[in-house]
Amino acid sequence: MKPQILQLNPILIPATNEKLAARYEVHKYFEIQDQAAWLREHGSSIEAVITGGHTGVSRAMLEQLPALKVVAVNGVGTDAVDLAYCRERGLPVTATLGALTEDVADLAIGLLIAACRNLCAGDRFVRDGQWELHPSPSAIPLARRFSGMRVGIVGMGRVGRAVATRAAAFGCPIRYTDLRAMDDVPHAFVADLLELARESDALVLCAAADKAEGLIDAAVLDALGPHGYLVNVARGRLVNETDLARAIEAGRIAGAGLDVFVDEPRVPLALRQSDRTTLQAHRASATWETRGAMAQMVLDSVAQALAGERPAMSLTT
Ligand code: 8YV
Repeated sequence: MKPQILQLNPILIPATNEKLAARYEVHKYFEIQDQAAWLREHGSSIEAVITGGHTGVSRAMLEQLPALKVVAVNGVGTDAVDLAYCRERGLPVTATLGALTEDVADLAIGLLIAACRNLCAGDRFVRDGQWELHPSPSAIPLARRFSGMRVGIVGMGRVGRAVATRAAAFGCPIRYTDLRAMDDVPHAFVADLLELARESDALVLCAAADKAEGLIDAAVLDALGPHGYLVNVARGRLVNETDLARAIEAGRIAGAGLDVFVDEPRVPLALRQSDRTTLQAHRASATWETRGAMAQMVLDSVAQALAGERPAMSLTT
């Protein structure tokens, strides 16, 4: 009999789904009607969980999976998995380390340029026929230059560094904050987030969300100020979304480019209605190239764990 696998999120790479189906009995949790009953009945036979970074897996579910040999996260964020519990249990939790760095950084820069150059509002203006109705160049307010902007990076991990490389190519002076200064990073470290916000034209959030809930609040947004932009490609809950919505509505910051939100797929109305925001539906890693590489890492991690090996991408064992 094939090993039983529980898949919590769809994988969008057909070849991976074919390989999974050929090797394992794959149970698609997201298609199961009575999930609680299903878990009670089948939980004891599940040997691997595949999940998304944002979805993770609850401790309550893990406790119902006694035969589990691996949690393979199809993503880089593991904040939605109780790593301490998995460590105690000797359970490998794997992530797709390094696979999505470039795409997430690309989207961060894309969102920042889109926000400061009003790309989406401009697109709507042309698309809606407004240009013909208002042909004067004064119908559209002037935008803000991206090249040379002072960029503050919050979280100088793989993604933060890739954002820095890209921003540096646009002539942007870069500063960053993290839990500590890093010897191998050529940019100025600023320990205090408020100070970083005051010294930046744009703050780009690339930090893990584990211990940083609500890190970006009204005080940080006010320090960023009415000419400042916020970009978030990390996790929604790094930001106090109520504070952000108020700052956007009142023009206390110039704009925001957001790929992630506190309660996805729900996005506060104030953020959806504003011309100051450029929004994406958690798409930073959603290219064929990256999702293909991520899916391969997931396949490898599951295969290694079920073969009794320590998965190369394990963060907990
Ligand atoms: C992925 C993410 O889109 O890597 C992460 O932590 O949140 C995302 O980039 C998601 O995990 C896909 O399942």
